[in-house]
Amino acid sequence: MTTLAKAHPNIALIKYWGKQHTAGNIPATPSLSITLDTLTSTTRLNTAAQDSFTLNGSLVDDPKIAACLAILREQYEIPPLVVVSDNNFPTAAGLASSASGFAALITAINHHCSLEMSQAQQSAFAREASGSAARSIFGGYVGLSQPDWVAKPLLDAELWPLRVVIAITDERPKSVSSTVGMQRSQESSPFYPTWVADSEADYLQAETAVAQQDFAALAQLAQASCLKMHAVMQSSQPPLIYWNPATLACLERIREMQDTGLEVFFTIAAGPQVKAVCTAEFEAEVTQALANVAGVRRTLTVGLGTGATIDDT
Ligand code: 2P0
Repeated sequence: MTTLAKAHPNIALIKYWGKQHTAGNIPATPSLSITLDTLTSTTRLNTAAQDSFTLNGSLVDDPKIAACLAILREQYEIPPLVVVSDNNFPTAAGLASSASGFAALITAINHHCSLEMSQAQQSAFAREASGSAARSIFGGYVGLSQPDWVAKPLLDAELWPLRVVIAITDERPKSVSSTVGMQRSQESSPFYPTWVADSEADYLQAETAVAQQDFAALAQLAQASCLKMHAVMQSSQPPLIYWNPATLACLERIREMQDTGLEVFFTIAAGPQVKAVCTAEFEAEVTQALANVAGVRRTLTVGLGTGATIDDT
């Protein structure tokens, strides 16, 4: 019998960059994200004679996937599995394919092996595989914070249906993984201690902004968190500069739109794509403006989506 699970990537508005040096892949900073719709990781599972992983049509030998299964097997009886996962969007280009991929994988295994884990337990296992994956277990607005470092839903997508315009400036996989980049920042950025020290206050203010559906407050907090994280990245040794000229041109275009009163703000993950979050009213204008920025290859406009699900059809 095949089990099929789906999960969507998420975008952190309050950024996760850095780890505590303890077991369990515990973040050094809390994060707040929005789960997207349309962009999807679809994962099929079958029981087999030995484990194998196929990602976007190619057999892969991914130590993070193997480690994820090993951690689950410390607690649960899980047979060898054939895992086939496909993303309908560019992998490893700052669009959080590890988030949706691991959220779908854990959800699929939970169902396939009748493990009966709660969503919180699934989120904890997803976090061990990839911090951002903890958040993709849930839909809408999601927080990942102390003390338990398990994601929790903060607000349903339908209650505040913001839109996200993704300006893709480079489709190639990023050269430095988040895990390696975080370690480098922790070891070498002079700004890293301040970044971590401020992160809880930033997160709590953003939680309030989401609860109050306060666009202006969330915009200010999200842009500040993004730029602080990139300041830490850029001040690491060797520097982690994920931006290209088109990334910066998009920021300039978004600032111009803000100056004319549009409800829009930017965020950028560990990659060169710019995500412009806006109200539905301004979606068409923001999409057209970013599509016309020099160096933008294409745009994707998406809404906010659900958490990871099993597809029974
Ligand atoms: C984000 N990031 O916007 C933030 C900021 C990266 C940039 O959540 O090391 O790739 O696997 O736990 O899951 C990175 O999360 O990191 C992240 P690992 P992961 O999405």
